[in-house]
Amino acid sequence: MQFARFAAGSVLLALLSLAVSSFAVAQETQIEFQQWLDAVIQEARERGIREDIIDEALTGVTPIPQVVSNDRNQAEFTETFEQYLDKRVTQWRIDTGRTRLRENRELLQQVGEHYGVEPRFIVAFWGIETNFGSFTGGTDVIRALVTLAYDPRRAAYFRRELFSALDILNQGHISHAQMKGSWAGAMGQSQFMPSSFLEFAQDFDGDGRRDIWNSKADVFASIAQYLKAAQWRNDQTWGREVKLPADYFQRAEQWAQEPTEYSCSVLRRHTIQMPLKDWQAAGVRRADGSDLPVNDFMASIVLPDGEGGRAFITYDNFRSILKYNCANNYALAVGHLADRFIGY
Ligand SMILES: [Ca+2]
Repeated sequence: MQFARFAAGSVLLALLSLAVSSFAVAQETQIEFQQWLDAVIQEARERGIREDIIDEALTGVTPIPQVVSNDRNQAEFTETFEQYLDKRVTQWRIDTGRTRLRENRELLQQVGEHYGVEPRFIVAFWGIETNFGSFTGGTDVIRALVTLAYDPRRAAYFRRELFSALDILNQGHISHAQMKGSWAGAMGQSQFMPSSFLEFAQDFDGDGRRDIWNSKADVFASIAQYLKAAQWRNDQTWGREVKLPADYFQRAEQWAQEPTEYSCSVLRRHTIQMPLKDWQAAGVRRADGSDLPVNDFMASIVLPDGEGGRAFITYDNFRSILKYNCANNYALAVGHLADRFIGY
């Protein structure tokens, strides 16, 4: 009895000291965060962010633990291309996209002509990024960026994005309460990071605000401007599925890329770019066996699932899609969805 009471007492003491020390750690972390935030606030003032914006967006803000764990646990990419495509280019997305193209025909035509981007591609991005604006993410973008800028993993990048987000608030495009996005800071119906917003977002409805959250005109125009800035060519599509000649893999060496610096690393998995007529001469054909189109486009071939899988010939526009998101599967999904809208 005596012993038990003694033991219980020391367990209690041990627990108490553990609680005190973890409280101390928590307190220290909180002080560190507060000092970091004070420095951010100071820099925001120096950059000319208004006091009312600082008060509303930064004062008292706390990190979101879930954002850090999401960032740490991004799944290794294990899906095959075919699995990826099945998930993104669904019948629902095809049907809904066709409906949205019809409903917004006039606006999309205006935007498409103004920026030189076919509407079906604008709607394909819109569909894949946010299910046509219906799923844009409900995270407070400033809070998400504060979290990722404080976390050491990619602090410098997210700190720049945080100041870009504050600039957007400062310019009055959206209120802090409405500035929602994904946990990683991609915003609105086009899922632009704040720096992309500052560079590419458009005010197509002319109300003085670039509103990629609520204005379809601004959303469509912003996607189109992003592609235009990425050298989109309105006289060509993204590419197509092809049939390779029987000796393709014996000759593949000659079409392999020299290792160089790529703007998007997945271009390493493409062949060199050659004129379409050279691919035709090499025996590459459309998937149905007919000749390749007669155009002077440069094209590279990619097999997203490797030798046993399907092969695609891709044009310069494919590289523009990769600038939106540097992943071959993503770009192929956008291209396929845009094709399905018009019945390919
Ligand atoms: Ca606007």
